[in-house]
Amino acid sequence: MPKKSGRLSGFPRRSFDLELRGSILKLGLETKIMGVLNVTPDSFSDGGAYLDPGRAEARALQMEAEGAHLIDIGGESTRPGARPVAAHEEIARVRPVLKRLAKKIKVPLSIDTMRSETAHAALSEGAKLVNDVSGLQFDPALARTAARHQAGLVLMHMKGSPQTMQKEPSYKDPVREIAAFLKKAVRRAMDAGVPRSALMIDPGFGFGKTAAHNFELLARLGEFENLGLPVLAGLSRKSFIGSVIKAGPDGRLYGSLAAGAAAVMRGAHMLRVHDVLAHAHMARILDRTAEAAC
Ligand code: HH2
Repeated sequence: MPKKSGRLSGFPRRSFDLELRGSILKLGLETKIMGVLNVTPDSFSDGGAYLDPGRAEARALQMEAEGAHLIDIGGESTRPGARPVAAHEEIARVRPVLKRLAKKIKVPLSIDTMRSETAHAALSEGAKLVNDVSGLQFDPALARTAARHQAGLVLMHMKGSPQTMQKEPSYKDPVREIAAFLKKAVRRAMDAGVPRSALMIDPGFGFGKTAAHNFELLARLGEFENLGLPVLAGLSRKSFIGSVIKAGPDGRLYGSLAAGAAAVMRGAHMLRVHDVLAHAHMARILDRTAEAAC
């Protein structure tokens, strides 16, 4: 439940205790950094780099050392037009990495999947959070799987599927429509037995949105506070940043930092990022500034 006393002056961010399988992740005072680990051949910015489980393990440990509070492991790219993979293929990619990390890493592991089978496999290897980019649209059984394991659950907005989402997406009011979608997803998750204290919401930057929609979402991110849940933002290296900077994914770090800072200053509790050290430094300075403003 939100605590009134945790409100920060200068930064409109409430405090939450996020429940992750019996442990608590405190959200609000410190911006949390979720490091991205894509165990895929085709992710938009780091595809193929961590398919080898040894390399994936080393990368996760490096991100932990750089200040990541969680590591989000994905076995399927969700970039526009990506080829969907079968659950067995997705599991075969992520399971060896989860097994290697189980005893070595201290920060919680999250599984980035839309499939209950993959979520179950990952949670059985010790993952604590399920990150569903489909907001329970793809596999309705996913919420029950998260509930059974008492796992955390991220509900993200996506318009359509990765195959269709960038085909002329349109909204009358993106923030209102996305908030309504997330509200319904929260209700579905709770009906399946996931407690509110285990949920986070994410507006889904880049998932069925034009560059203009993404900038409007970023500018109005503070409006999601009305949903009364912690907010995760995944802005890192996304193409709407490239549309301004005119650079490919590897040239979007400074743009990503600016977008991340804008999100934190509008109430984001957690940033999902590829470049952990840079974002951790940025967030520490913003958090320290917020503290001084109290
Ligand atoms: N973005 C991506 C994947 N998962 N999860 C959440 N909650 N929010 C996001 O914005 C988000 C996400 C896409 O980024 P990436 O994993 O780097 O690429 P790909 O889907 O190509 O693997």
